[in-house]
Amino acid sequence: MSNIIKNIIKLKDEVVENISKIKEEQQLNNEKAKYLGKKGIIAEAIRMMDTLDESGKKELGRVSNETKKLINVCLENQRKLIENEKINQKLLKEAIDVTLPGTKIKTGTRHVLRQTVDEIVQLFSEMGYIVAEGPEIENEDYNFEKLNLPKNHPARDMQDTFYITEQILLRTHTSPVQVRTMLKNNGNKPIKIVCPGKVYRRDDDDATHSHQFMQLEGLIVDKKVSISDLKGTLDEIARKMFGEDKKIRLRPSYFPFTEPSVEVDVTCNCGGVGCNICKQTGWIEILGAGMVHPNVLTACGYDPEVYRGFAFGLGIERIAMLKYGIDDIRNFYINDIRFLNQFN
Ligand code: FA5
Repeated sequence: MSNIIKNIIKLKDEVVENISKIKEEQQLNNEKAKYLGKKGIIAEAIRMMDTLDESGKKELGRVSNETKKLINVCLENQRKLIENEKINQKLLKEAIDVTLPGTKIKTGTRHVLRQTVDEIVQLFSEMGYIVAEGPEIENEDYNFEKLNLPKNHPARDMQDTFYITEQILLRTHTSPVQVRTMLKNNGNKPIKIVCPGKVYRRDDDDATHSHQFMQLEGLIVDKKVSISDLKGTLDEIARKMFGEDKKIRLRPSYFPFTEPSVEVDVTCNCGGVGCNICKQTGWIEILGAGMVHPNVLTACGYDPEVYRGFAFGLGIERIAMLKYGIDDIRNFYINDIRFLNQFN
């Protein structure tokens, strides 16, 4: 048997071991080129075929083909082994220990003002009120004129206004929702609504005043509504909100859109002795209210000879301050997480 053929047979024994030791894909490619490439060992042997007799040529062809097949199988198997090893290493590295405690996800909480609004709305819902809404950017007609506050009326100064144009403004109170609701009801349906929302005034910020704050408007319009209904409603709400500990008082007041008008005060958290928050009076004003003025009913399409109504506007921040013993309204707006977390 010629040496060329012997060498190829020897190669068969050698490649199995050689290839099984390879750990890198690149090395496999090199090895493939070494045996099977154009200038590889087998090609080299084939090129020397002419030096063999007929039976030698046949034998060389057979042995070369067998060897080529064997090399390909070995390369393929080793390639798979390397790949599997890579995957196993990756899995080991990225393994997740499901018994480890998870990362705690910090959850937010409803803002204390939102909680207060929700609680008050719930109280009114139980009394049959439904929630109405209106825009914060309002027109002057609904914010003032239809509420019996014509231009140049001195009472407009009671609510210093952020104007956007001469007619468009940031609503100074939630009372324009009264107007919107009455106009929508075409002057012939009873109304029983509450409307919570933000309002804006050019007030100087201090412990009890903010240039942006929240109100909750209430409005009842029906054929038989009296001031005793208003008083009964306010007493009931104050009792439910503050319990029996706090005292409330109704003071005669003035609003152009109600007649008569009252303001309601609640005893301050100082217990009535006087402090900076209540400006030494012992009382904190929480709302304005009154019987809907006949001019307002008329402007909004209701006949004041047939319909009567009462309305009120609560200051949400003041109520939250009293409820939770907060001594400065600005705490609601500075977003100090330590303050907010207390209401989680
Ligand atoms: C009004 O806004 C009337 N629209 C309320 C009303 C409605 C009266 C319906 C009659 C009928 P007043 O300006 O007083 O009223 O505000 C009502 C409440 O909002 C006050 O009692 C107070 O609790 C709160 N409030 C007023 N100004 C501020 C302010 N700058 N910061 C925080 N709360 C305020």
